[in-house]
Amino acid sequence: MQTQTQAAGAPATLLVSNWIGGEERRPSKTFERRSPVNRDDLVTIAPMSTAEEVREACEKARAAQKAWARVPAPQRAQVIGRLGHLLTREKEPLSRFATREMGKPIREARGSVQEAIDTAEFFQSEGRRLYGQTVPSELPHKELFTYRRPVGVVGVITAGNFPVAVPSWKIVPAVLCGNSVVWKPSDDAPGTAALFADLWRRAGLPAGVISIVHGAGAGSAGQYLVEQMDHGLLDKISFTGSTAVGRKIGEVCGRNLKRPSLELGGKNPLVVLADANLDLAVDGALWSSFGTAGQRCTSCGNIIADKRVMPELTARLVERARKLAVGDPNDESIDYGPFINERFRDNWVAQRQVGLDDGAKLLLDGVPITNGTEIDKFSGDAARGIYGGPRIFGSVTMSMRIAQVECFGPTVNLVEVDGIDAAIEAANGTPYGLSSAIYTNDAASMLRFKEEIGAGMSSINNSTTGAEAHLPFGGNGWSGNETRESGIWVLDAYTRWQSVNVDLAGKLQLAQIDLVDHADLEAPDWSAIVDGKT
Ligand code: UN1
Repeated sequence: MQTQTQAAGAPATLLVSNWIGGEERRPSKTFERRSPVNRDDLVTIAPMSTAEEVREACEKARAAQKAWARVPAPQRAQVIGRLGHLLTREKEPLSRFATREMGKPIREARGSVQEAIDTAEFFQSEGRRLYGQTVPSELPHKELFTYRRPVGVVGVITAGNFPVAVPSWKIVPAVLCGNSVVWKPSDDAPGTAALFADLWRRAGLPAGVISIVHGAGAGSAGQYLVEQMDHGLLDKISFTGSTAVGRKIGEVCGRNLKRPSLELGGKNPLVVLADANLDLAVDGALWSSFGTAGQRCTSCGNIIADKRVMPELTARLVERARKLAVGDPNDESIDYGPFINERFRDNWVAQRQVGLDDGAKLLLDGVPITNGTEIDKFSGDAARGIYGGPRIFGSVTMSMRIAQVECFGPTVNLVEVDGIDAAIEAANGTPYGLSSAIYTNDAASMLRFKEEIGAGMSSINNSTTGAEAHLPFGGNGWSGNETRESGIWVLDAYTRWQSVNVDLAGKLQLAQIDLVDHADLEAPDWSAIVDGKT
């Protein structure tokens, strides 16, 4: 990694290389990543990998994996422990760089680096467990055991909204379990990925256990990496991103009889019942919907409220949203910062018209913030940053397109229902099933929601976002293929179970056949049936 100084006063540009088999590769072709806070700020120049480079990374990963799997798990975990220490030491500069490169508020950038630290701490100690089982045999002098074995070479493809946390959810357990990784980071955060990779190198990870291949746009490194599955060079793909891309990856893995981990989109419901604490519900709804400018897979898309509280909830939400502080994400007091890229902004711009065409009512008209259209509490550079004001749609029904399709921007829908049955039906009324939340003080309603919601994750009296790093994370339906990340549950994604029989009887024993029958139950006389006599 090198840096290049820009014009006087401007921050330096990071020049990033691919990292293949432990070597830095100078790129022949590159792409630029500019800050969404200021499009004049050239943050990173990164390689456009060739198909050959991606293939080579996978081949080198295969060789490295064999040696790495032989390192005892507690020793592999020491590398993870050192990574955790380095992340803790570099938390502030890494968070600041992530904020500059992809625009998330500094407070949240620190939180997402902390999520990676939590992950490293968890898996450092997991290296001393990785438990298998001892299982009783049905035969004497015989023992049965189970072992977790690594799957091999894992292709990892990640999104830009959590550029340290989400890669760590995949790479940390994959490496701990004895796999090697070829990682294609998001083109929205290639510099953050390179800094994260540098910490792995400094933590003492052997060459080739992680390789990084950068690229931008369709038909580039990400696609080349997925193609390696058909060439037999990958054993698994772990992907966080859109449902459309996840489906394609699932198809490629399926025809190769491999299990991918797919963490896809969400249209997450937040239910407010008539008995809810409205102060709490308003805080939770605002944060779930507009935190990170709505650019989390766990962001709230539909606020589903009982008709008894809808008028007051609406009034309070609109009032509070109007006053949100939008702007420079380096400002500690900001509510949300810019869009991560123009594509997300353009989708969100288009969503406004879709809502209006469907008959929804704009209660708060969020539009792009440019010079001259700044909202009340705006603190950014409207001419150079990619900003948008908060948008709230009212009179939304679940059949409208805006209630069904993920938007990934600062927008939320208000859906009115009558009672808990209708609330749960609406909450389950999209093809997605990632996260969900309910605000109520009634224990019976909490229980019903937990039992009947189709989402993989549910909060009671808290936000749809903010999953902790040691609980299973993942969704159902269009939100994923029901694999889970984090905690002990992710171990199943990066290991295969092996069963071992150890027979010390000194003679051939046959399972299911050489059984001693200790039963003295009186057997029924089936001879007539068996012999065919009546
Ligand atoms: C994502 O948006 O892909 O639960 C991950 C949360 C965060 C992770 C979000 N801990 O909101």
